[in-house]
Amino acid sequence: MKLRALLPLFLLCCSWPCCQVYGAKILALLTLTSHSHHIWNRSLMKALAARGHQVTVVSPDSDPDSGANLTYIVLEGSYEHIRDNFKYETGLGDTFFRTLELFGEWCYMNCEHQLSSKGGKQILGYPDGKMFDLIISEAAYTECFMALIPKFGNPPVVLVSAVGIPPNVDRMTGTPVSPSYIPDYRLPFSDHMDFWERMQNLITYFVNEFFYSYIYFPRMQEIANRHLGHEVTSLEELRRNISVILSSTVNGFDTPRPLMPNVIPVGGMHLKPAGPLPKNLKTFLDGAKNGAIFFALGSNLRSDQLEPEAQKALFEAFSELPQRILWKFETEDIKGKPDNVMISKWLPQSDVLGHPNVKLFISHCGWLSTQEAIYFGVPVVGIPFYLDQHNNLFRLKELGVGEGLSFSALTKDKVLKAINRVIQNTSYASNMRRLSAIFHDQPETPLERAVYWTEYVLRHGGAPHLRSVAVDLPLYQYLLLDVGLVLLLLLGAVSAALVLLARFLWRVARNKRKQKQQ
Ligand SMILES: *[C@@H]1O[C@H](CO)[C@@H](O)[C@H](O)[C@H]1NC(C)=O
Ligand SMILES: *[C@@H]1O[C@H](CO)[C@@H](O)[C@H](O)[C@H]1NC(C)=O
Ligand SMILES: *[C@@H]1O[C@H](CO)[C@@H](O)[C@H](O)[C@H]1NC(C)=O
Ligand SMILES: *[C@H]1O[C@H](CO)[C@@H](O)[C@H](O)[C@H]1NC(C)=O
Repeated sequence: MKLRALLPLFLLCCSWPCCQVYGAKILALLTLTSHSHHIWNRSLMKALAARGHQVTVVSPDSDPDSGANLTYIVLEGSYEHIRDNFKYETGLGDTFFRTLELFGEWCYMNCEHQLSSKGGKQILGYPDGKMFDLIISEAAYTECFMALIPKFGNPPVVLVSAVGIPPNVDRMTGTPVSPSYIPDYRLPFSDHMDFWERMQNLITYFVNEFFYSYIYFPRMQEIANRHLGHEVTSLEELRRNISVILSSTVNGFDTPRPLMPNVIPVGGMHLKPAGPLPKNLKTFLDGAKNGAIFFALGSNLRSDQLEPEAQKALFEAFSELPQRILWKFETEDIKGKPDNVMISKWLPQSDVLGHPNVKLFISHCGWLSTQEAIYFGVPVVGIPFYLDQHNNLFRLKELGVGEGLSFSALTKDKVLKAINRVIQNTSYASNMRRLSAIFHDQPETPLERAVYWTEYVLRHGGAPHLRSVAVDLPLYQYLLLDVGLVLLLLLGAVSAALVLLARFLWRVARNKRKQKQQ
């Protein structure tokens, strides 16, 4: 049965008078300076507006066709500020802790800029009080904006996380984190870890906890306090009081793990069937008799920042391929481009991947691109750069739907070998088709699920009944360290008593024997 067939049922349920929520006022703090995050969550904002809610989005992006019910407050200059002050490439190859610190710098820089931007001042200048029925906020990396929750009278909060469930996000819902089988999302480990991998994973977990608790959140708190001009409620406390997290996890790709009932997997929420392509792209792809390859390195990294040797190696490799290659490249004038390569600054990634002639996706393996590859069932050759990209590639390889290349060692031969392998060996394509079928087999689309749970929170004025007590327990209680300690002491005491008793009995017996001998 087509999934769509269930939609009327879903809509019927939600238009039931008891549970319909009319025209709620929603504030969305989607301030992460990353285009791809916005692609992801824009779909939810649009869907909520279409259901008649009044949505105000605070964001570094504006939506040119936002339409009725959707207002954008733009945090202007966010991208420019990051671009001029932060080099993405600097974090490559550093130690884990240094990478964390650098990432922290990125977040503080983003917050400082956005809170003092015109858009930031506008939202800070709103009168205090209950202006919104619901706040939607990024789950991580822009926590300074969560300081606005008490300003607006503590309405229920729905978080959106475009990068799965980062470790420090687990804690907000009390979701079990077990480093024995859940690898950190930045480590290229599978869920089957050997001893040293488990050790590395555990240490990474602790380093991460230390960093967030003692360095990151105090700094975020300080930034929030300074910009709001008073001591705001502790960010950690606000984070512990959220209602629901919409997390972009994908069954079949993400390894199975327990989730609390208020963590809703909505991975692929932004995906929809491919739309029509612009004429020139359509002609190019339609004419690809031997298939086409789509090459895009995401929105944060630019292809034209690749080393000249790497560019040369790619061009040389492409010129020997029978396929046509469509490359998202930010500079239009470019030397040495083979005839079978078409270059464009901007490409509708989803619509291109949905074209039946596209046989391969060369990607940086960002999470959204990975989801798109799965949705359209296109196998991948990955060139990861940082953060979760290595792990995504690792998982794609593990599932037999992709191969990898190291961006610092791109040679013509390596590129050709990887591409030919994935295209010529049909196991990659058939594994990817299977993964895609698993993704599509859901009772409702991820977007419908996201809308449902957002309105669920509105209907019930929050979701405290889904909130686990694990969130409030201090760590020693959560891990039962106190009980364990007492049991251990008890065990020790009993053992000591038994030893003393045995010694006493032995001595008595020995004395008796001595008396007999005398
Ligand atoms: C805006 O909301 C109203 C109800 O408040 C609804 O009737 C209308 O369809 C919505 N408009 C759009 C463009 O979604
Ligand atoms: C927690 O959130 C609820 C709404 O979901 C709100 O009523 C309550 O005041 C919040 N508590 C704190 C301590 O922020
Ligand atoms: C295709 O790839 C799979 C997985 O990498 C491998 O097991 C298989 O032997 C390959 N088949 C051929 C014909 O190379
Ligand atoms: C996330 O969504 C929109 C889209 O641009 C985006 O522009 C905004 O930037 C972020 N937030 C959301 C919703 O969409």
